[in-house]
Amino acid sequence: MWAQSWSNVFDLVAPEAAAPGYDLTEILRERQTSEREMVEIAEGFFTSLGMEELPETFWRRSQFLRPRDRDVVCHASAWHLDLDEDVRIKMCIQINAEDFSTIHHELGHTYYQLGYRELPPLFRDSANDGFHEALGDTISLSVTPGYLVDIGLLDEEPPAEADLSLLMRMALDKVAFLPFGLLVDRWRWGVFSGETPPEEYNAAWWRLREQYQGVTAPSARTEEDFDPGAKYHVPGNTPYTRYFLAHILQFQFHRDLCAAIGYEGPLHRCSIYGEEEAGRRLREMMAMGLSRPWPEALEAMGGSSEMDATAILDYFAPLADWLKERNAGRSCGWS
Ligand code: X8Z
Ligand code: ZN
Repeated sequence: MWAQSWSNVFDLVAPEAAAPGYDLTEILRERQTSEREMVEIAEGFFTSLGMEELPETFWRRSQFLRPRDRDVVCHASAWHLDLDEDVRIKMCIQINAEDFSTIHHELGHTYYQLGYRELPPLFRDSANDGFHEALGDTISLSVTPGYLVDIGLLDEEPPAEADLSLLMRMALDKVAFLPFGLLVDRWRWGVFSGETPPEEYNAAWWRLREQYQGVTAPSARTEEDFDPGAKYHVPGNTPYTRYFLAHILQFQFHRDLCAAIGYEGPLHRCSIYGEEEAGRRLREMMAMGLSRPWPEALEAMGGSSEMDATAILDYFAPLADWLKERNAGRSCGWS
């Protein structure tokens, strides 16, 4: 609805010559993986990095399934009830690849919460809010075909020719998200500062949608509509720039951690599953919580104290090369 992920247009833009890769949704359904098993698999990734098993209360008090007897907010979230060991997630898990990745996202919050729980209460948070959002996504970037073979979800790795398809799928999620991730708070800050008056709330939203995302409304909109109100985080008052930052940071973390384990191949095939040194760095960063300025937490991961979006370019380089060739002579973009 928000064009924050473009994965549904994959069939329209799939590299024709490339092998199709694999379909995780199909695999999970064929194997009759349950919702709880999906969470257990994700937990297994974190424990492979030297992190603790989730407490018994997590399993008892979390919500994994949409309740049958009442209406609930299904937008996935992670909760730290007592700032100590009472950690829970709330989801209405569906058996598909998207929710498999969202589970890793939520457990990233959970393990961060557990990681900083020994600090004084004021420091029990991430280095900045982008870090909290980036951690689980960083783990998800390591859910590679090689990893899926390792844990027995895939029989064999797809051929190298499938890389372009996999990268395109990933880009439709991660790259296409960036303009949306930026515009939500641009809109909100305009509203809060008064620069955007109430009689332009919806028009201002669509101006930004067009400017940043290059999308227009599918039907005529007026100020009788309040489209930003349909996005969970707007009425929920959840800041959104954190996700924009997270989409940059997760690739930087991934590149840092892959370098730390001595990996030298293409970034999209690197997995830190079971890698002690990667786990050590992640745990060190999480244990710092909010007690140090975020550039220091970043340093704990890889050495650099500056946020750096070049890791996105590195990760998608093979796809970018292919696109450059494909789009040669075309004029791309919108005015
Ligand atoms: O809201 C979320 C998470 C919970 S913190 C599921 N995300 C944003 C969204 O869905 O709009 C993750 C990516 C962006
Ligand atoms: Zn989150």
